[in-house]
Amino acid sequence: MASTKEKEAADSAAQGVQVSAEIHPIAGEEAARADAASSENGYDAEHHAIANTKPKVHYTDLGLTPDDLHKMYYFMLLARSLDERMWLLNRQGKIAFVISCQGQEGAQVGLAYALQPGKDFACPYYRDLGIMVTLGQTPRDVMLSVFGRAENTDSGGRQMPGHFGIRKLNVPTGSSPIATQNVHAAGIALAFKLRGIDGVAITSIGEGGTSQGDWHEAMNFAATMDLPMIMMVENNRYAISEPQEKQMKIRNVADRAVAYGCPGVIVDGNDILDVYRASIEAVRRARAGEGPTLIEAKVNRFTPHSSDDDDKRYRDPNEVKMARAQQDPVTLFRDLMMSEGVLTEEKEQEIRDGIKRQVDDATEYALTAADPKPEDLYTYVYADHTEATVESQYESLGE
Ligand SMILES: Cc1ncc(C[n+]2csc(CCOP(=O)(O)OP(=O)(O)O)c2C)c(N)n1
Ligand SMILES: [Mg+2]
Repeated sequence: MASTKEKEAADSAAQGVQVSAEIHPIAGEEAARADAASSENGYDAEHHAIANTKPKVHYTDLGLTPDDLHKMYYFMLLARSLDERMWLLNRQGKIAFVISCQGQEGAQVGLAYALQPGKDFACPYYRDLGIMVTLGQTPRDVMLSVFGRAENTDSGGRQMPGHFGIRKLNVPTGSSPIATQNVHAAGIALAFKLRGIDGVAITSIGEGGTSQGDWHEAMNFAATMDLPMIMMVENNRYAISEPQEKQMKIRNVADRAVAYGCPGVIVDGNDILDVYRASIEAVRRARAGEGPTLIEAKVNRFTPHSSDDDDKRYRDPNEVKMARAQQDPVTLFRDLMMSEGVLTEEKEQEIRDGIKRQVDDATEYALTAADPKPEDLYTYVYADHTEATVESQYESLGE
């Protein structure tokens, strides 16, 4: 017969399971359907299986208008077009480095579109060009950043591309060590709570990055303190060359939410409306003081990790070809709008022409923009220029 203590422990464990099942919407039936789907269709289908079992949502049920859909499409296409242009510039030897958003725009724009610009904060990761253009980064500024020009608002040409940070858009400068942005977001969310501001701090990361301690700290802290934070994991199945199965023993990063005691939601990152649906609910929870939400968006990476990587060495090119053909979030959204009668060929052409003009203008502008001056090397690097920093600045310039 179990002692009272053992009984208490068993009860509390059972309660824990119950709580987990309640807060964790993917448990049970959906997972079983996903397993069945994945065994029929192979590995790639497995990645998207759970997200794909969900019923599709109609845009009007999300409070969206046709005008909203055009804007969302515009942001996705703008991010894609800027990204494609960057690859051309890189291959022409004009810019040093590209790290792409391609394939992940649905997740990024779907989340950012749920925010209130000027009030909410974002701590994105390097692929999140879709988040940045939705929040208001201009095409010119994006190009100034990849050319490393002085006028660029990210850092005046000091940061690597993809290290976003624009003060007026409430995007603090990010650091290269993965997952540092997540703890920044938890800190911002704590400030919101302490100051009684109903702002939301969003942050994002790849699935590989969730192995970092900082990610867990941010999740645990935000959940324990009921902070208004949204953690989006853009799961593209690779951390550079490392496939997900070598990175973790679980298939769904969202499962980890159980350990923190907050909802873990899986969304189809190829379906911007599914992402938006989860995002507005996460924003509602955050503003209502109900704490953070972990959103895992199942996505594909359409490019190598970066312009310095040859993905043929670890990835079957067919996988990318298939994903581009069947799971492109931009194309899927276009087709959906066409079938809903929300987009016409003429309207699409108008959007595409406008974007082409903007990307051309941004490229031309950045091509001839000024580089930072060598004597400005340390400007903005230290909050205050001490004598020592000024001295070392000139020493490093050989003067
Ligand atoms: C702490 C830390 N470790 C390693 C790196 C090097 N690094 C940069 S990106 C990356 C892969 C990250 O993969 P994932 O989180 O899945 O994001 P993805 O690039 O797939 O979107 C690694 C290992 C780093 N920047 N910081
Ligand atoms: Mg990844």
